[in-house]
Amino acid sequence: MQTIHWFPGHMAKARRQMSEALRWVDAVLELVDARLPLASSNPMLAELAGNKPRTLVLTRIDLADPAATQAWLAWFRRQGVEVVAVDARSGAGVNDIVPALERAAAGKRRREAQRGIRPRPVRAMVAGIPNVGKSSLINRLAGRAAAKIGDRPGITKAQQWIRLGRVELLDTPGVLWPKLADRTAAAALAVSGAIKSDILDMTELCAYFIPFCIRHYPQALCNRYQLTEELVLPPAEDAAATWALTERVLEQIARRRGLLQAGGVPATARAAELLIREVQTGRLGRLSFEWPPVSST
Ligand SMILES: Nc1nc2c(ncn2[C@@H]2O[C@H](COP(=O)(O)OP(=O)(O)OP(=O)(O)O)[C@@H](O)[C@H]2O)c(=O)[nH]1
Ligand SMILES: [Mg+2]
Repeated sequence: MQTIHWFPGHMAKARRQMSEALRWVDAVLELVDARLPLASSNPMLAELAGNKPRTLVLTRIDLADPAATQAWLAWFRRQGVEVVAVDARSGAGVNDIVPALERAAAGKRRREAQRGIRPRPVRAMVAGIPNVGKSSLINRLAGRAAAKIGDRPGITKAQQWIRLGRVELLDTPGVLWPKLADRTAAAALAVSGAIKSDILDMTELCAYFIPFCIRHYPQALCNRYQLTEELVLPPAEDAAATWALTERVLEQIARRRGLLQAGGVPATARAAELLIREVQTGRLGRLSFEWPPVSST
């Protein structure tokens, strides 16, 4: 896959503002995508947050493979990470957030009480990569459209406090980090919707997604697009055969959906766009891109 340049100037600014605002918060709520919790976790955030208590939120559990989400929850908990799983659309899991934040801030509150400071709401920064669902989660918790949301990255442009009574949440613009060495992780991130689509080559993303899907969810493509060809994976190192398979699948999707150029030629680039969009909206079923590393202990 090509190198994706995804660190525009406003992200450097967002990082600076985040580092300043961290001084005012009791805890950090880090949102990651339940379908790829490691690849969507921002290493910059761990570095900036220092020793502030952090609560991890797996978002979009409605789109993720339920077995993978259960495995991730168990894996994070084994490492002592405070973790909650939510679907901000239906509200599932959202009620666990405030108690988790109160637990995170309990130690600090106790120390403050000993110094005679009156209890006050927990202040938390809601942080994470673009489009992961930060503003949607805040709106769910608030029970109103307190923050602007949208189905593409880069919607929240500036920090904004939303006061909910027991907690005060700081909505922040999504931030990606300057470099992602692992190309598979970069591709999964792009498929998940964290990167602006106008800088992505959708056909290249399909060259990642189609073999991934055939390997891990063998029925998903056939069921969605009624593909007639039996999909057989070439060896991973055979780039030419992988590319040929990608092209063939895209041609078939194009024919199924009537995406044709002059002369009836399948418009594979449009089929690639459609496929990625349908993956992002869950039309191929509930898929997860990462599973917890197998423990050696
Ligand atoms: N299926 C599903 N979609 C979700 C969920 N949470 C958010 N979304 C959708 O994801 C898209 C992005 O949501 P936002 O809340 O704007 O994301 P954000 O993290 O604030 O994005 P930026 O402000 O751009 O960084 C919207 O289309 C939401 O409807 C979820 O749990 N499940
Ligand atoms: Mg937002």
